Amino acid sequence: MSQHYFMSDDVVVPTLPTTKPIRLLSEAGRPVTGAQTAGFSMPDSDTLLGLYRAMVLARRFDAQVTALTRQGRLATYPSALGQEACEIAAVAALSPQDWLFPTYRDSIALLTRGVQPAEILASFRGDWHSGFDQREHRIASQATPLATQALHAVGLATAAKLKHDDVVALTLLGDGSTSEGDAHEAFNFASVWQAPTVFVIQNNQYAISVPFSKQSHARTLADRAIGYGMPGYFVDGNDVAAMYAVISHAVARARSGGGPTLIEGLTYRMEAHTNSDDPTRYREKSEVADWLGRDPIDRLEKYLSAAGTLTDEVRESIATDAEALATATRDVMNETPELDPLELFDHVYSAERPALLEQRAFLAHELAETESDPAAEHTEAEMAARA
Ligand SMILES: Cc1ncc(C[n+]2csc(CCOP(=O)(O)OP(=O)(O)O)c2C)c(N)n1
Ligand SMILES: [Mg+2]
Repeated sequence: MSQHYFMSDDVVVPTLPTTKPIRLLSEAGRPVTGAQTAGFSMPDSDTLLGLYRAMVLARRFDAQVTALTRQGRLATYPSALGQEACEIAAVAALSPQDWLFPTYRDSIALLTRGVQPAEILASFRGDWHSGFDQREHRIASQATPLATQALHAVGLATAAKLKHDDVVALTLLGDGSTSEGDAHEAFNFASVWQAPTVFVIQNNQYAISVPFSKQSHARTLADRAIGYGMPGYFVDGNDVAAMYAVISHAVARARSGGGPTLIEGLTYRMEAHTNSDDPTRYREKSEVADWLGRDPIDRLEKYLSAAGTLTDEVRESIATDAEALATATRDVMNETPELDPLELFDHVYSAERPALLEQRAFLAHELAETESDPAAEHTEAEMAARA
């Protein structure tokens, strides 16, 4: 009989993820023991303090950028308020040579990996699509087309494997994006090719206004891993200790040739989807209040304070650094950017294309007209009439 179907007895079938999310820190900030840790151990206190600092800085940056967006300094900003544990743990678990494949939601992950605020925010204010050097930081551009970044991560990881490079690719995905065909293709081929990839799904329970219950009837998204033949972990996404421990394990596994892992962090999007969204139209205040009580930073702060690691002095020094970051972000975003709208057409294709040349000439003409006669600037009504 031909062996088209892979049915060897030697295959180790991954076990189903735990029913309860893996947790190392309780909501009250106490260490968890027993089954819910799934055998993972608490990171050491230096690591936890580093995670705390990064989360505090990230939150301050996020709040500042949301405020700047309300003042019209940025066109749009998808906040990650409340999701700091997933974002910061993912970055902290990587080595410098690894690659990160983020989405529009993950600006604080870029910040934590060392990208400057002005570089992160360039695309959100309508400048270059990616304002930072991707190779220098080993971060791909923040993908807006859902789940495309997961395919890119698998591609890079596969290339690294073929070249025997010591590189792991970690990609961040939203819960909603797992309904895309691209997510399936990425999960499947990462496993078929045993590519050193780590998939971190931030299940913040909404895809804009669509709640998770309308997106999937599965017990957890991590359960899907089994069907692809890779391990899956269902983790408390507001517990940075657990997220860090599980992601680090997956990164080490990928690095040693063990193949991909799928991790679901259960968290909550505290802010609107973006500044153009009104979440009060589709979710109850009580639900938001409930998640406020599970805050990832408060939880770690309680634990570190009780352990004596986080003294008042250290807390104040971190708060001062966070304020300095917010001030620097404000200052740089209050400078008027020198933008050339015609750059929009540069570097789209290696060779010039007639359609793009035509559009470029059209825009150049309009800009020249506006410059010589500011009154020629089209009003919204004129534009609408032309459309
Ligand atoms: C392929 C594609 N389809 C639709 C959209 C429009 N869209 C932008 S964000 C979003 C919701 C995504 O939700 P989720 O994956 O849970 O990520 P979150 O925004 O919650 O971080 C949708 C449908 C898109 N960007 N790309
Ligand atoms: Mg979501």
